[in-house]
Amino acid sequence: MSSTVPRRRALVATVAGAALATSVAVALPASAAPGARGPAADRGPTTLRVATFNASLNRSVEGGLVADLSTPDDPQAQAVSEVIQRNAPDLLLVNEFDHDADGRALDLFRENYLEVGQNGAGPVEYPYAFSAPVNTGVPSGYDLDNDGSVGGPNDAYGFGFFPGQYGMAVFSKYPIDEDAVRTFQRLLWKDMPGALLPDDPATGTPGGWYSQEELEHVRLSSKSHWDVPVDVDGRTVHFLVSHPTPPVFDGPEDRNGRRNHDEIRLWADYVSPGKRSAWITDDAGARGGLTPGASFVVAGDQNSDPRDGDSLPGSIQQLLDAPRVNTSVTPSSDGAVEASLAQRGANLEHESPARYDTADFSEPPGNIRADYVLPSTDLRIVDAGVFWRTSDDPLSRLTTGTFPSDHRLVHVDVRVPGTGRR
Ligand SMILES: [Ca+2]
Ligand SMILES: [Ca+2]
Ligand SMILES: [Ca+2]
Repeated sequence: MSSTVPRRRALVATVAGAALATSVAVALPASAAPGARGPAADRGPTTLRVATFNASLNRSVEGGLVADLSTPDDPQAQAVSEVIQRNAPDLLLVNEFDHDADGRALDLFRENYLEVGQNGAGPVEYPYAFSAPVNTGVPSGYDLDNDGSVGGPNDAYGFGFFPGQYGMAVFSKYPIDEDAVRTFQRLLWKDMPGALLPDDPATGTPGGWYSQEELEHVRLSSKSHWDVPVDVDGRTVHFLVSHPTPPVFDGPEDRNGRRNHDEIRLWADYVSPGKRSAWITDDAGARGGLTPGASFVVAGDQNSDPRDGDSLPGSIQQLLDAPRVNTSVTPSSDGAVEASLAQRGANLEHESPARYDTADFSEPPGNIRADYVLPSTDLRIVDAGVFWRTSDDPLSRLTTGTFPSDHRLVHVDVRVPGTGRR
């Protein structure tokens, strides 16, 4: 078993304790889904399907998602659920899943949607789930967008209309080591060495967009960054999840582009041993990055295409070029190529291959690669894909336009060393 960060008491009030109590852990038959588990002793190394899906399960009011998930007939949640069922990941990050303090949305989504077969797709069971508070919609008390007044979504620690909006959720078929989870919600942006703090265009002051007082409060993560260790048949895999801000919706100071760059950098630093990660401090006060050699998968909507769109040049390359990140296979789809050719416009001028696109955006920027599943180099990639079907496929009803989401599910299947019997 690989080592993890030192054990500590659970820092998150809202881990899925209630969810574990109410969710029925029914064993799946080994043939139920790709990557379904059987007794490890009977198999070779475990193949783990890891997915990220920005499911757009955010709502306009606090409590809206819980209300919608309380019945089994919300059309969007049904379609999101079918997308997940058709792909049946073992380990899944859902971006844009409103967080509630009691974890009710986690339970309701499983009970009323994922565990109910949708349109002929088989149910999926996730005995383990994790969520925690995020920075979106949490009032900072400062005028962070410098519009002359305090309050509203742009002055929150992360853009949002109420705390928890656009949150995140992790679902797992494998046990989550909740005591070893590390969260980085409150990490300050100024504490990153060489942070790209925005300049003040009015005065030209480098890093002057935020006052010194504000910098004592401005957080790096627009939602949160979580290191969620998962026990995969005896081997710990760290699920490193986040959802960096879109680089747009700002001004010439480009505070969101710079923040997006540095949010991506946080995980790039985290998986780099030594000085590069020494500055990182989690919400419990523990310092440092991932234990050298530990297995990990970075996942999430990074809001950054390698070549196209509005992120700062080189932003996603910080992860793609990191020595321990495995980019031997790039997830792709034919559906994205078809969409790009049909929608034309900026898509035809993009530099990144359309087959790598994961998001169906209107212009600007057009369709881009925004969503990533990036394993460590010790996890051999055996399959990968973007769930974006061509129009001749009946399942294209789940991947056309922006319903149920403007993003597509991305999966990567990896072989987990040190599991099974040779
Ligand atoms: Ca303001
Ligand atoms: Ca910008
Ligand atoms: Ca594109």
